[in-house]
Amino acid sequence: MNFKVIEKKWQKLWHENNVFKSSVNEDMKKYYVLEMLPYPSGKLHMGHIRNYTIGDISARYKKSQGFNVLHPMGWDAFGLPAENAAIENKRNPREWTLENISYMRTQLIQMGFSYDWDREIKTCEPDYYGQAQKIFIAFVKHGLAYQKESYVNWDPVDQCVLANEQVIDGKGWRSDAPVEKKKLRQWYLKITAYADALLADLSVLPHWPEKVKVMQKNWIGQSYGATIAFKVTGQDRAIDVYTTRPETLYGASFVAIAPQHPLAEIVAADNAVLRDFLVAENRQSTSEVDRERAEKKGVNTGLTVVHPFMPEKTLPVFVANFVLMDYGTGAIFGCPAHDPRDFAFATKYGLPILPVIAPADPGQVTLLPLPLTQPVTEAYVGDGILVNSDFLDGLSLSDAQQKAHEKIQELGCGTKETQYRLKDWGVSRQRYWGCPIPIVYCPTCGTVPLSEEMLPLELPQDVVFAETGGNPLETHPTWKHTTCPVCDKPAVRETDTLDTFFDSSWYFARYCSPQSDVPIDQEEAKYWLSVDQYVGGIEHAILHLLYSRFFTKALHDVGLITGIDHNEPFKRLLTQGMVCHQTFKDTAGRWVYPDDVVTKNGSSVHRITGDAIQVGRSEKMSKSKKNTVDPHEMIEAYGVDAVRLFMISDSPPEKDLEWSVAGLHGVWRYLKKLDALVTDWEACQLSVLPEETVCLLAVQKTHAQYVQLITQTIATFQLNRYIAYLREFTAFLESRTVAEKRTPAYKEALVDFCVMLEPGAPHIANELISRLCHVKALTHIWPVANMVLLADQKVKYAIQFKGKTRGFIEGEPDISQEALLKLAQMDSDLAKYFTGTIERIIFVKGRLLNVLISA
Ligand code: ANZ
Ligand code: ZN
Repeated sequence: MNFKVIEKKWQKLWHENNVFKSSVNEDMKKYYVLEMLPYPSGKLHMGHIRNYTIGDISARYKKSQGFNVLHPMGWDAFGLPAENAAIENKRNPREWTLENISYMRTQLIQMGFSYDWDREIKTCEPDYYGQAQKIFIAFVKHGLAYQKESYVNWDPVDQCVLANEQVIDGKGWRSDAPVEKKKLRQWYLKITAYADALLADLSVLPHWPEKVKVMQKNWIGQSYGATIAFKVTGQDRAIDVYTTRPETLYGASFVAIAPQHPLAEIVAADNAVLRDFLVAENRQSTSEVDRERAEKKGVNTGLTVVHPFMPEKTLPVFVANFVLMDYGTGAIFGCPAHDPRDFAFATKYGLPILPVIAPADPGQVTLLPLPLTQPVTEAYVGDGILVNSDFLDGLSLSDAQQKAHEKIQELGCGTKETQYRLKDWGVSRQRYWGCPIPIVYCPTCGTVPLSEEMLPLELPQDVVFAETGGNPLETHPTWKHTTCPVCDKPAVRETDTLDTFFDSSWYFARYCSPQSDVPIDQEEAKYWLSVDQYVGGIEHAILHLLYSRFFTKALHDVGLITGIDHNEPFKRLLTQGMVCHQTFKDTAGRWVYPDDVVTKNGSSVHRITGDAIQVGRSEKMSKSKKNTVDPHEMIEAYGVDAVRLFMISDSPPEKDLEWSVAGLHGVWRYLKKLDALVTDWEACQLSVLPEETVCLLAVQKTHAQYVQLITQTIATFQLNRYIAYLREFTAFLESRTVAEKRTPAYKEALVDFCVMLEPGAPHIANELISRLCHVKALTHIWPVANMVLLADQKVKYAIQFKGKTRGFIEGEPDISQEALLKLAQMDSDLAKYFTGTIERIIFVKGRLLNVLISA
């Protein structure tokens, strides 16, 4: 059997007969299977292959179960790499992208994936992004998209905005100049308005991995606290601080504000030290992680504030680098005894450290260690009871917190508040290759959204890229300059484009009606949504999956989508593991391709230079570590079906998979065996052996048993076990006698086997079915296990003596302990073990009988 020939043959038949085309059919139950859409980077990698194989198995399985399956594919086609290719290779970003798409589409078709290609979308084409622009305008009109000033990474040499990934050690990736922070007016989406719903609705997603839900929960980061006003001494102003720990107020020894806090600028006007500090701070990366790692530093403003609970006490006010402007109020009170960051800060600047929580077990009466004489060496963050805290003394943390909140209310110096770590989503990108923001700025009318007839607002094709990577829309001779849609006077366009995550936040809905002249056709969406099974990488656990959930809720609220359960986009989610491979380095520490490593006298050496090679641990396949394997070469050598099956054979889909050529070779040999199995069956039909009577029950029962096992495992995505059972079933079918192989029962078993193989290895399976049945059926009906045969199935019980298995007894699945013991005692092989009095019997229904005998 030539796998290349049969792959071509079946792919052609599927295509010519529109086998995977889908349309609404109210009489059929729908099933929407979706894999995360790829970025058209150039060619498919093994990670794609695994992701799409898992999705395809689900789609094919559901189809054979009679579902109306929607299984689409498209391209997340905007983004930075196309622009980089434009700068480096003088390529047009659109041409570069479309070329990649067309190559990768061919590869997907070659893999035999069952996509409905009529629904293909490319996010970089006007028929898609024009609809995205409509959504953006709807959001603007409903107050879900708005503008505010915020900081971006600014490259002072290249005069352009940098993405966080383009800031390397605080410097611009191309210019190597220290990056500055610059305030720009940017567009934001009000995801925070949905913080509550996004958190609460995690509970209606029982089929999402727990870890993804935990990550989203932490990302949303709900916390309960208070905003408290600290009056500035001698001034008519107050600093609002946000705290989750009002019970520690008596331990406060300073107040700190963020470098971007408005008050910092005011003070800096006549404070040179602070001015220098703010300039230096503005050079730091805007990434939260980087700031968390940085040394805690600050400058005393000279201002003091009054302690809200102790009017006679004042606290100094600092500007500190660890206070973030975009969380809470951008100001804190520092409690060094109980917060590690405050502790580091207080130690550095010689500020008092006042313990107010004494470690104590709940319920245990502790004498208050007053005054605390021991020097404090680190912040105590554990549980305890309040000390040194006036009316809070002796209370537990939660009681004290309650009381502190009450006191704040009573004094009128603050309010109780729920805060979220989640921030509004900044969607402006100072880049060319993205969806143009359909907004015009008019000196008279202000910010004007384009009207629907003016959409799509297309990206100009005739752009010139500067070496620096700046946005060519800014320098385009005509595009930016336009007229106002309202007053017709000269105006300018927004030259920022949308974050590509905007594109991928609603694509699953667009697949329902990819050609519609509205973003989402309501009727189609009502039938197809939500997505029944979503498959993709865990790296999208937060951003993409949270944004898509937000969009579904927001699209509902602006009237663009209706009738979806809980307004949740994805009912079930599977996050597949990564494909990993060993890594190799030469003596100089450079990564080496696996192909260049050979074994000589038991040790690894370089194929060409003969130098010693250090074998490293297995890691996720990546170009930088040179441990990738090109799917194309593997398909050429072993065929599509072997690669597909290998992607799921060795470990459960949600776990990492260790790449091994030996493993792939094993699958390939197995597929050859299947060919031989059917060839053998064909030969048996022609053989002229005298008819002998055969007992069909064994074949029929085993057949029923495997239908049940294979169905259970594929339905629950235990795909490695699905393959394992297929292999067991194969071994059983191989081992039948010629007489058995000539029976209709055997043929039925063999056909059902092939049907169940089909989702995993569709080309071979279809070829074998057509040889067995002499018809070219393009779809198949998933077998149903014969429950009658399964009901009276005998179970093989292990008979153990003191835990050692000494033999087996066949019995009914519901046999009693007594009956089984009797059978064991009558068994001639087992009789010799019953040598004393039975002390105890352990009986596990359906599995074993363990007899404990005293000598
Ligand atoms: C006093 C205090 C005492 C605090 C204590 C903590 C421990 P979560 O729980 O993550 O919401 N905080 C508030 N706003 C901040 C900002 N803009 N930048 C940096 N830190 C900020 O964190 C809330 C706590 O983080 C708040 O409670 C505040 O410090 C700090 F023993 O107030 B706490
Ligand atoms: Zn105007």
